[in-house]
Amino acid sequence: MARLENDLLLRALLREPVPRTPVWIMRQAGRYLPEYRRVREQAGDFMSVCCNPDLACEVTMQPLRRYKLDAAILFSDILTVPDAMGLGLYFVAGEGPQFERPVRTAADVRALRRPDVERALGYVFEAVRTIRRELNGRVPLIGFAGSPWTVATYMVEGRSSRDFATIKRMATAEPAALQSLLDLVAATTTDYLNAQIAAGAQAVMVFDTWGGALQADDYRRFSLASMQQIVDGLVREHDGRRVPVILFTKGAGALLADMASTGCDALGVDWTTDLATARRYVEDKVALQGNLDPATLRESPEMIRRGVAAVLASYGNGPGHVFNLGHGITPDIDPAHLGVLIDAVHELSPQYHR
Ligand code: 1CP
Repeated sequence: MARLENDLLLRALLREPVPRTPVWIMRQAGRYLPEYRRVREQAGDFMSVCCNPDLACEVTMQPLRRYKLDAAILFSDILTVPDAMGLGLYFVAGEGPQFERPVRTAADVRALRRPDVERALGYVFEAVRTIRRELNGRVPLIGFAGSPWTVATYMVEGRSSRDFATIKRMATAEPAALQSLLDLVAATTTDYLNAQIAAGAQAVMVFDTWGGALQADDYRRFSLASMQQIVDGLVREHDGRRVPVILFTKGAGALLADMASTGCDALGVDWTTDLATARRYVEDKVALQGNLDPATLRESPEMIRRGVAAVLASYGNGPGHVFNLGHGITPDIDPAHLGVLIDAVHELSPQYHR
C-alpha cells in the first residue's frame, strides 16, 4: 500500500475518527488564481491544459502550494467523456463549453459507440499518474466524472443550458432514446472512473450539477438510477485501501435520503440544505461534504470565519464531515479569502472531534 502522510480525507469519507475536519474546495484549481490564468494563457486554451499531463499536474498542484488543503483534485472536465464519444467539444471564450455534433434524435443516439477509454482518454490517466508522482503521498488525489444526466444535458442541448428544454422534450417524447443515451454514458463513465482508480485516483466524485432541475420522480429515473449503475460498477478497493465514492447532486434537498441508499460512501451537499437537516435525511449512513455558500467568500474575513463556524456547528460532533463549499469557487474571489476559510477550518474544527 502506498504511504499517505495525510489521509484525513479518506478517513472522514469512510466516517472514521479524525482529529479535525479535512477540507478541500470544488474548483480549487481555476480562474480565481493568477498562476492558473498564466498557465492557461501560455497553453492557449482550457482543453490544451487538460490534454497535457504536465500542465494538468502543474495546475492541480497550484492551490496546494498556497493553502493547507487535505486533497488534490484531478484537473480535467466532465465533458471529456462526450468528447471521447466523438461530439467535438470546444470552448468559446466567455460562453463556456459547446459541442459541434449534439445528440438530438433516436438515430443520433443509435450512432454513438462506447469508446475505448484507454485509447480515447489516455491523457487523463497519464495526468493522474503524473500528479500522484508529484504529490508523493502528501495528500490523496480525487478523480471525478459528471453524472450521466448532467453530461447528457450538454450532449443534447449542445451547450450550457438553464431550462434544459431540448433534453426535457426528449424525456417526454422519446424516453427510450434518452434512456439508452444515459445507459451508454453510465457504462463509459464506469470504465473511465475505474481507469482513473487504476491509474492512482484514491477517491472518486460524481458531479450531478443539473440533477436538481428534474422533478423528484424524473430525478430518480433519469439521474439517480444512472448514478446507481456507476456505483454498482466501480472498483471499491485498490492498492490495499477502500476507494470512497462521493455523489453530488446540486439542489438534491430531501432526495439526499434516496442518494444515501445507493451504496456510495459520501454525499456532497449544497448550501440550500443545512448539514444538520442533511444528516437527519441520510441517517448517518454516509459521510457529508460541504456546504458553505460560495458567495460568503466575497465577504470580510470575519464573516468568512463566522460562515465556517456555522457550517461546522451545523454538522456537529463526530466523524463523517468533509468541509467544502456548496458548489465551486467562482473566478472573482480574492485568493486571500480562501486562505481565511481554510485556516478557520483548521482552527475551529478540532472541538467537534474530541
Ligand atoms: O476558462 C477556463 O479556464 C475554463 C474553466 C473551466 C475549469 C477551470 C472549465 C470549463 N472546467 C474547469 C475544470 C473543472 N471542471 C474541474 C477541475 C477540478 C477542480 O479544481 O475542481 C472540475 C471538477 C470540473 C467539473 C465540471 N465541468 C462540472 C461539474 C462541477 C460543477 O462545478 O458543477 C461542470 C458542470 C462542468 C462543465 C463546464 N466546464 C467548464 C465550464 C465553465 C463548465 C460549466 C458550464 C456551465 O455552467 O454550464
